[in-house]
Amino acid sequence: MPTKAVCVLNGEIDENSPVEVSGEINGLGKGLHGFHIHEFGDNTNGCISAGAHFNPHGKEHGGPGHDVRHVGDLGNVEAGDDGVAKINIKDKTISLGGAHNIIGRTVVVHADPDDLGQGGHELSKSTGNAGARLACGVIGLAKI
Ligand SMILES: [Cu+2]
Ligand SMILES: [Zn+2]
Repeated sequence: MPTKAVCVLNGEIDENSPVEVSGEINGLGKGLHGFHIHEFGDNTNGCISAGAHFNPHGKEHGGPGHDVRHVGDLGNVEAGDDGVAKINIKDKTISLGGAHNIIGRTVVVHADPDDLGQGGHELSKSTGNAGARLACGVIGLAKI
């Protein structure tokens, strides 16, 4: 079965206004799945080419609302019994301009829950131990 990912990002080019990330992802297992912006807009070798979490300040991994987080840390999306995760995130850290600009980077949904840096696993402080990269897509500019 093909995987389809659609992502719509709405926001103003203003570092102080939140960016709205909305849409839905189909075909997921029920439950939480890590959801991040990764550094590179490169899918040459699949989602792995997107690199690590977008982290321009060299911080440890965290979650939305945390002081210590990667800019790209958007936490989790949750799929229901039907495998559909509805996404409606407003985040003040990511931006569509300036140092936190996510345009040209990649959004990734993972196989496992993101522990938001709190899980005590050796990967908690770098990836949230969110497991494999299930699907990804490069974030581009859209006509307004
Ligand atoms: Cu990720
Ligand atoms: Zn992270």
